[in-house]
Amino acid sequence: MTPNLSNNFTIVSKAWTVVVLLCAVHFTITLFYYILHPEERVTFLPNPQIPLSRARGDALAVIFNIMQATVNGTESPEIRNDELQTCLETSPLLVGPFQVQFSSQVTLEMVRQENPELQEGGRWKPSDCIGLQRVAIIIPFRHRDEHLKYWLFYLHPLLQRQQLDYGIYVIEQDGETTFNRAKLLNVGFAEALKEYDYDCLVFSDVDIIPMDDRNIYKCYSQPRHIAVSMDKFGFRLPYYQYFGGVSALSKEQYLKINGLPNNYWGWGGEDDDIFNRLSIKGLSISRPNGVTGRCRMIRHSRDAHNEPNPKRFYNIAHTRQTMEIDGINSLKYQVIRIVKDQLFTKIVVDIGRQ
Ligand SMILES: [Mn+2]
Repeated sequence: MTPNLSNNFTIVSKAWTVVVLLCAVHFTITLFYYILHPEERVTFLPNPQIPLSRARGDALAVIFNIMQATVNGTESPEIRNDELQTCLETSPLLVGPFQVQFSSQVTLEMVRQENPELQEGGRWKPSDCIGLQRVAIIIPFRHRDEHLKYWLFYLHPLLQRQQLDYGIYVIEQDGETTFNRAKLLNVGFAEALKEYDYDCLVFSDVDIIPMDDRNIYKCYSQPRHIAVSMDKFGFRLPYYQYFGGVSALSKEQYLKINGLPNNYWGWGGEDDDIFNRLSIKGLSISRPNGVTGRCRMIRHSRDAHNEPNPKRFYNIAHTRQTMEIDGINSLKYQVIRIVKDQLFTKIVVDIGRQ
């Protein structure tokens, strides 16, 4: 029994050695081939705009990255700047639907720590590819710090997963005169474009959070309505012409309609005026489907100095007569101060009064 066992062991051991040697030879030949034939190397690799270690997250990918960097003569496995390509049409980082809730405690400091890549002023762009669009997100604001925290908490990571080259602009109405949402949005347009060559403007209320990151905060060939399926409306459009909450216009679309109205003081109507402007200029509205377009609105009571605007019905009925003389071409305001936070650019502005 003993000699047989020992014989068997020797045979297994020898076979094992042969297998290991074959593996080593195969690996060495592959490695030499890899180094000597750079022109064919690319065929082994997935899309170069995503670093392999990020895309695959496994040890083999990391080794490949280091090998590639060694061969290229660079120290870092990251792709160099001059090799950047436009990001994929559909970001590989999207997760689809996610939970949104407003019961847990969120602080600005927490959000800052969770978004260390942000540049001053709430600016960010992908490091491994060129963002599909340069998007300025404009938030009309007054006394809503509690809502802004949640907005930043959910939106910064979402916008990064969407691989957008973006900046956040919080436009705060100074003083306690009647609120004017659309005029603040016009100010956001003017101020954001002074800073950077944005090609898309997303106008967002501070209390609306999307529940699915496939609802992309970018511009389309037609004006885009983003907040199409809100919990407060039972996850459906309240009416077909509704363009409120969150919407996106390219710079060209915005200028084609002379921007937004400046004469809607108080709550309501300005979004319908914007819809009228778009349809007068022959533009239509693009929307995500009702599932992708789900959004949650933070429940709140009506703000002081934002009573329903009694003139809104009259104004909406006269968009055609007013839009050429009231808009970005008639905008007047005074910047009081600009605050650069890691999470946003806040612009406090005097927009006058009714
Ligand atoms: Mn609201």
